[in-house]
Amino acid sequence: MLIKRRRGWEIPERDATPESVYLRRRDLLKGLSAGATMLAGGLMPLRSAWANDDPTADLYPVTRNPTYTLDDRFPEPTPEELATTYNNFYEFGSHKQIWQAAQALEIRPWTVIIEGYVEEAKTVDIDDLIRQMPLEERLYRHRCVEAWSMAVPWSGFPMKALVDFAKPTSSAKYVRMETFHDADMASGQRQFWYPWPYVEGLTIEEATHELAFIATGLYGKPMPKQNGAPLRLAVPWKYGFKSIKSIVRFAFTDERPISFWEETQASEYGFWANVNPEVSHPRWSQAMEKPLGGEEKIPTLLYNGYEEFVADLYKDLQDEPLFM
Ligand SMILES: Nc1nc2c(c(=O)[nH]1)N[C@H]1C(S)=C(S)[C@@H](COP(=O)(O)O)O[C@H]1N2
Ligand SMILES: [Mo]
Repeated sequence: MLIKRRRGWEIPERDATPESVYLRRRDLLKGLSAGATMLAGGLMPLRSAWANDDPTADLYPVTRNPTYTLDDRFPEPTPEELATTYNNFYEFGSHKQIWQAAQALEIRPWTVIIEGYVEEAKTVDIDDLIRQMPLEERLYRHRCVEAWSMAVPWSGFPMKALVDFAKPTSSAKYVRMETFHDADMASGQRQFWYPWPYVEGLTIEEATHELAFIATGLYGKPMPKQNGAPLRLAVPWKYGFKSIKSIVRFAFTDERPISFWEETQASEYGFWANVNPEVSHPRWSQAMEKPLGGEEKIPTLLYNGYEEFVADLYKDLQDEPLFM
């Protein structure tokens, strides 16, 4: 008997349902949860709904920066349907199918706090912030520590622009970033054994490196909630957990931040978390990865293929555990 094994990233409904029906069913679910809005709004594909109710929707799409390209291993971007329905966002559940639960995320009003070693601490409204940043699109690879990967067009701005806006003083050595904390909105945050809120950090050198990107959109539209609206980090040479979602706070510090995963399991997840196929996770190999939607595993590359860009950042740090 032929048994079709379902791979982790295959969405069962998609196997069985034509896309138009599938999209309408998703609208229906969304309409039901939002009340009686369907009567007024009719059936609109959910993908456009994400874009339409975002106050920055008029900004997208933005011009692609041609510097960042994909490679022969998987030359095409991941299909949007996969990248927006297979996610890690523990605030909404510790599994991959959180995209519906994440629609509970309220993304307005949204303020971003900038504090610590900066000339002047400030609180900025997300729309004011996004509208004054130099927006561009970048095709980036993304390698999750769990050995799946994707390649997506993020929209956003270089993190350096945010650091310049923050005006750190010379005491600032690290940037500590924090996700929202609201267990009423995000049911995953009721899992008290995790150290909420989600925290991540970079050195100032990493944060101002040209590859460090603050993403505000995806596939030419405002960021879907499940992918970390309204702004998230994208540091493609590091394991995916460094790319913190739905950020509310940037603190400039002189102390290395302890991240969510380091706090949870320091023997498995560290501060640097640079991708390296030769350094195994304690429980699995990192030599290969499975692109979302792909049939075959492909070899993982050092620094996720961004070695030429970032190797210099680490030349004087060879004693550090750079790859966990
Ligand atoms: N706040 C927050 N940020 C997060 C996570 C999370 O659970 N919470 N998961 C991380 C992990 S492990 C990965 S692989 C990426 C996944 O991003 P994606 O869902 O857009 O693919 O987000 C990262 N950022
Ligand atoms: Mo991940």
